[in-house]
Amino acid sequence: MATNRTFTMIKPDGVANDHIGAILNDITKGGFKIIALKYTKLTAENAGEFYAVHKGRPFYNDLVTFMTSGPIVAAILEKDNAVEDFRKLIGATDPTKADAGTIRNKYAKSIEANTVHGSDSDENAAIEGNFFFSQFERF
Ligand code: DGI
Repeated sequence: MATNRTFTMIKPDGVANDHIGAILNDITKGGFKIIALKYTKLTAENAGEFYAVHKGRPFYNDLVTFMTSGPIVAAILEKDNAVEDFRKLIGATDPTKADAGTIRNKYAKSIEANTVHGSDSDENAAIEGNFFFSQFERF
């Protein structure tokens, strides 16, 4: 059964291009409640662990370098059917394939600098939320 929480990051390009406010606005207008929020910067170790599933893929090293290139915003979001609905709100991984009006369609410049992360399963949403936030930082 789908749970009602997902995890997101506004990636370094989204922060560097001053889209934090617009993206948080899209998220809340999309019906998601912000449960936890943090402005931080990943270390190579953090980013490598977060994307460990892609270790060995040709883009892995560049992805880790990109994800550590500047600050990010991490958040836990709440809504019915959160994981699936949030993936719809952000659009396809490759922004050239993302539907019009989705966050990646509006703000992303490339498949690597694709502006936002969204968990791909309920299990990963819980793992990723716990990776960034302690029990005292989410409500
Ligand atoms: O869940 P997504 O972020 O939509 O996509 P994913 O879990 O398959 O990949 C994680 C990130 O890795 C993605 O947001 C951007 C990067 N990535 C995925 N596929 C490619 C890629 N980067 C490059 N350069 N090329 C790829 O084919």
